[in-house]
Amino acid sequence: MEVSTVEWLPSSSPVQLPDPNHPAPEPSRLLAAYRAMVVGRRFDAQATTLTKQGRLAVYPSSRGQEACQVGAALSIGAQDWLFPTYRDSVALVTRGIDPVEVLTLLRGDWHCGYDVPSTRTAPQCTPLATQTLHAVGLAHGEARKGRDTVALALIGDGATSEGDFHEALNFAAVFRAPVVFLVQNNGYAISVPLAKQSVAPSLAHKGIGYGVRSEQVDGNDAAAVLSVLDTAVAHARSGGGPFLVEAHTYRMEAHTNADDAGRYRSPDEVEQWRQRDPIDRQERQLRESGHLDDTAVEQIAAEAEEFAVQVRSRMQAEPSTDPADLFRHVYAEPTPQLTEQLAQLRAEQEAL
Ligand SMILES: Cc1ncc(C[n+]2csc(CCOP(=O)(O)OP(=O)(O)O)c2C)c(N)n1
Repeated sequence: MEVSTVEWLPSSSPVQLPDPNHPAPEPSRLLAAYRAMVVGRRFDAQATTLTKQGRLAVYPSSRGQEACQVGAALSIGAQDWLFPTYRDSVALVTRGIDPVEVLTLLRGDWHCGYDVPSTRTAPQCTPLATQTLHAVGLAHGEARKGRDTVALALIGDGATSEGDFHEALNFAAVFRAPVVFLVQNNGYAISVPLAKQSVAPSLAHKGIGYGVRSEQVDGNDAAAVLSVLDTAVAHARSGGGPFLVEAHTYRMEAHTNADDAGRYRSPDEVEQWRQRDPIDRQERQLRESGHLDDTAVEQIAAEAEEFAVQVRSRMQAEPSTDPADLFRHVYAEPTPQLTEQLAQLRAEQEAL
C-alpha cells in the first residue's frame, strides 16, 4: 500500500474546533459529554474524599482530564471494548459501570469489581502499557472472527516509553488490528515532565513510525476530542487498521492521594491550565450555541450531587470479604501447602 508520509503526519498543532477536517459533533452528544463530565468530576471529588476517610486505599484523580475520558467512553459502542488504566475511573463511570464496582480495586479488593466480559471493559491496568497489548490481541481476535468490534486503549504519556506500547503499535499496524490508542498526555509521569520523557516532535509521531495513522488533539476541548475519536474509531471499524490519538491535557490533582505535586510543578502552571478547564469551556460553548441554560446547568449539578451521595453512602458500608479468597484462583489445583494454610485459617476463624 502506497502512503505519502506527509499525508500521514499529525497536524502541526493539536486539533481544535472548528477544523475543516473534523466535523463538530451533534449538539445532543455535546450535551451528553457535558453532563458526563460534570457527573464524572463530582464522582472524582467524592472518591478523593473517600481516601481521606480511609474508605479507599488509593485514588488517581481524573480531574482536568474529563474531556478525554468522557470522549473515549462516548466514542465507542456497547459492543466495543475499553482498556483503561488506573487513572480512568471517570471513563468507566461514563460507560455506565456501577461506580462502587469501579472503586472496588482501589478499595483494596483482589478483583476489579465489575464483570469484564459483560461490560466489555478490561480491569483498570496498573502495570504501565500492558493493556495496549491486551487491546491489540482482542481487536485482532475479533477481526479474525469477522466481527466489527473496536478496542480502545487508554494510556498515559509516560507509558509511551514502555516497550509494550511499541510492540502493541507494531503488531497492530502489521495485522491492521481495529484498535484506537488514546494517549492522554497530561504532561507528567508522576514527577517526570514530558521533556525528560520524550524528545519526539509529538507523541502522535510515535505512531507514524510504525505506520499507524495518528493525530493530536486539544484534550481539554470535549468537542474536538469526540470529533477526532469519531474519525479514529470509524477508521478502525472500517478495516483501516489502528489509529493513535494524542490528547494534550493536564492532571489538575497530584498523581494520587499519596503524592505531593507541589514538589515538582508551580502554582502558575496549574493556574494556566485551570483557565482551560474542559467543563467550563464546554459549558461556555453550549450556552453560546443556545443548547444550555441556567436551569439545565442547575439540574445537571443536582444530578451529579445525587450521584455522589449514592456513592458515598454505599462506600460507607463495610464490604463483606472472605479471607479464604486469598487462596482461591491461585492455581487451578491448590497445592498441598495452600490447602494446609487454608485449613489453618478456617480453624483460627472458628476459634474466634
Ligand atoms: C511497568 C511499570 N513501571 C512503573 C510503574 C510505576 N508507575 C506508576 S504510575 C507511573 C507514571 C505513569 O505516567 P503516565 O503514563 O504519564 O500516566 P499518568 O499517571 O500521568 O496518567 C509509574 C512510573 C508501573 N505502574 N508499571
